[in-house]
Amino acid sequence: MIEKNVSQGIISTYFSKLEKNLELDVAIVGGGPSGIVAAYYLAKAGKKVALFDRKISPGGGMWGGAMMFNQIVVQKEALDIIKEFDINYEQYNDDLFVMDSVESTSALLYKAVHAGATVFNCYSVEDVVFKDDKVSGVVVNWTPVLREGLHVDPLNIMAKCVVDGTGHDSEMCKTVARKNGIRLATDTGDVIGERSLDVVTGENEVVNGTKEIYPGLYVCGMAASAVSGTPRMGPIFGGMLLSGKKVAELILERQMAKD
Ligand code: 48F
Repeated sequence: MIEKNVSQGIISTYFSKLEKNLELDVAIVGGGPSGIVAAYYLAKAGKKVALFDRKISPGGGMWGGAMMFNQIVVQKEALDIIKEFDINYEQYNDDLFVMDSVESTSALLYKAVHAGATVFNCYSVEDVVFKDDKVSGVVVNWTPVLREGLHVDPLNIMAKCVVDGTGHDSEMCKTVARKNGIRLATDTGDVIGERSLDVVTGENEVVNGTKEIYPGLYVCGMAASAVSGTPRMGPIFGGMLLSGKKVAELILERQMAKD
């Protein structure tokens, strides 16, 4: 009966997908532009990578452009990434290029999944697995469970490393510092909090701040700015794309050295 087969097809393939992703090379928390770009480059390099986003539509702050004017701006340093994702662009001046934010966000997501990354939407990462003084996985629950405040335990997913791509809130870094009495690799040992807007410094520093912030925990995108206390940059997205690519490269170097 087709009615039963439709349900069975969804359930059996979904749970097989979940089971295959219980032990990962990389768990990415947050599907904003930086996290998605990281997922793409890691998957393309053959890593087993899953990305978790609490919303039904990953993409973070990229869909809305600026003030819901659905265009985004990228500086020329990041144009190669735009080309890699086959996104159409218009040259605005010598340094800046403009794209449709909906095309851009959907292209990032499509290419990441097509390259082999698995996206779990409606998953909130509420904690990490912290073993032998190292971040070793993520603790996930359904977003609706958390929103309703239901007393339901989460599931654990192991990973060789975890990427905090949660944006302005830098939730994973905050959680790891608060719960485990450790110092992050920042000036204060804690999440410093982002500074007010400065495009040039913000764009440079988001890439500089992309790093392993604690053993097993990497940070990219706005979360990297927030953790290290550097300025926000507003609706220019080159830094986010470059940060996602850089975190993937750092992880690949590290994992290749260990393998
Ligand atoms: O904030 P966000 O878009 O991340 P980003 O890659 O990009 C920032 C820009 O969009 C923009 C900017 C540009 O220049 O300043 O703000 O740093 O996306 C973060 C994603 O993380 C998800 C959230 O739903 C969003 O899609 N997220 C946040 N916390 C969690 C989470 C969590 N605990 N579990 C799962 N997903």
